[in-house]
This record gives sequence, structure tokens and C-alpha cells, in this order.
Amino acid sequence: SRRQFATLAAGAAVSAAVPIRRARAAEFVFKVGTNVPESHPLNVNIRKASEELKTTTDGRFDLQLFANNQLGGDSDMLSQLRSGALECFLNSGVNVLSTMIPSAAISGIGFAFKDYPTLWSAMDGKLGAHLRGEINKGGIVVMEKIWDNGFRQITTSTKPIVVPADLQGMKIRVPVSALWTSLFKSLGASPTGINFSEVYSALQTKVVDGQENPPAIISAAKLYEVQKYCSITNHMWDGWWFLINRRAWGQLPPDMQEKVAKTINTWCMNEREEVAKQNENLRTVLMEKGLIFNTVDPLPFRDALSKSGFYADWRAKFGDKAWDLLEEATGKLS
Ligand code: X2X
Repeated sequence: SRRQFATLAAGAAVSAAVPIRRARAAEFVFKVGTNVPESHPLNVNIRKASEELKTTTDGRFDLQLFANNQLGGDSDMLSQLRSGALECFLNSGVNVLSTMIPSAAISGIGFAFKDYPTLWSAMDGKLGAHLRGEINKGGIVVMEKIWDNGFRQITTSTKPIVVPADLQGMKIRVPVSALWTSLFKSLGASPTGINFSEVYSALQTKVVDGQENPPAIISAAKLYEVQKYCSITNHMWDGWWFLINRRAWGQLPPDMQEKVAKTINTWCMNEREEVAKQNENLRTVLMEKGLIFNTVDPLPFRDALSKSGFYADWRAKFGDKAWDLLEEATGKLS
């Protein structure tokens, strides 16, 4: 029709005026959702993977990042992943993914991993393979390497946490997760499950007094604006699995699956380095922003967990087989 012709002509005039090469539409467009701000190494390295894949697949595969909860909070993104509305989602087995696959949460046991070497040998080894198996059984594809979030520290607006008694009755935000809630209840706190998308405002409006996250997130999400103290508890480690909708993954030809997996896992290794550096170095920066730091002796916290039955309860829930796999990496936990 004439109107269609007019529109086409206008479109042609516009593209002729803009000196860029017209990109061929990608054959496969995968959206990927994350829950942290753009500047976090998680997103920086997913973007790098995306650029590399654009080149190495000649534009056939387009990984489009939607960072910082643009697609909704973790609970929304998990639903979208399951329905296929979202092809990829970064989440840990301890976070909302555990509401669907409880057995994937075992890496979040309190004070399990003493340092990064212990942790990576477990997550890149038998424990990680077990966890990916559990996620696969739940109908979700998962990339081999887990992306680092880091060892977690407690921030509050009210007081530093030095001994377990300081947590008594404290209103603290935890992710939406039975294990996380149980951990902080066992330490005497009063935890509330809230998606990360709501954390800044929950702290600002004093719905909760504290939260717990690694320095890289405290910095990227500017939580120092609404928190005063940061206590180095290292109470648990957490990371993000790169999750993919099974049907979407099945549509990729095998050679492309291989290329995508390899690229994602390679940039993940770079992310791990950057996150570890940030979690180490950002302390000074955060102090300059006004956060008051204190170190913590973890032993009384671990004792409190043992006495409350935390380890025994979760061992019973996860089962001896999975628990033995965890303790093979960490040593005896209870
Ligand atoms: O929700 C959190 O606190 C975060 C961003 O660290 C996780 O994804 C576990």
C-alpha cells in the first residue's frame, strides 16, 4: 500500500543518513537477567561474553543483558526463566532457586568454606557437579562454572555485630530462602526474606535494620548510603549459577551450545578474579564513604549455630550423601 511504501521510504532515508553497517538480525536472541547494578563485575563480564559471542558466531547469537532487576526481582525472573519468557538468569542455589530446588542450597551452609581455594575445589569439583545435577533434575540447564558473589558480611544502621548476642532480635534482610532464614534465626536474629531489588528501600525506610552481602555489592548498590556499620563475619559464601531455560538451550545447534558454554565459562573465570579483588580492596573505599568496619571472631557464631541444632537439622534435610560431599571439601562442620 501507499502508506507502507511511505514508511519504508522514510526508514530507508533514516538508515541512509546514519553511517553504520546494518546488523543482520540474530538467529538466536537470549535475554539474561541479573539482580545487581551494571557496574558489578558479574555484569561487566557477561557483557564481555556477549561481545565475544557476537563476533565468534558472526552475529547469529545475541546475548542481551538486563542487569539490576530490570526484568523484575529474583522471584519474577525465576518464573520467567521457567516459562521461557527469559532464556537466562543468574541465581544461586541458595537464593530463590532453592524455593524450587531445595537440595541445591547446600553450598550456603553457615561457615562452611574457610577460604577461596577450599571453595573453588568444591564448586569446580564433586560438590559443584552434584549441585548442577540437582538443578538439571529440576528441568533447568546450568553452565559449569559458578560466578563469584563472595564471602558475606553483615551491615547495619544500628550497631556493629561483634558477638552473636549483637544479633538478638535484629531485623535483618535475607534473600527469599529457607536456609538463609534458618541461619539467621539460629543466630537469634529476626530475618525477613526480601528480593535484592527491594533491599535499598527496605533499609532506607527501616523495614529492616541490616542486611548481609559482600563489599562488591555493598559498593555497586550504594548500600553504604543507608547503612553505617560493616562487620566482617564471613558467615557464608555465595555465587551465581548461570541458568538457562531448557527448551531455549535445546534450540541451539550443538556446535553453538559448545561455543556459548565455553565463552560464558571463560568470562566467569575473569569475573572471579575481579570480584575477589574488589571484595578485598573496596574496604578502604567504603570506609571513605562512611562505613565503620569491625572484624569478628567467627567461633562463637559457629558454636551458636551448632548449639541451636542448625547443622544437625540441615544435615537431616539434605541427607547424609550430600552432606558427606560437602564435608569432604570443608572438613567436619558440626
Ligand atoms: O540477594 C542478594 O543478597 C545477592 C544479590 O547477594 C544474591 O543474589 C544472593
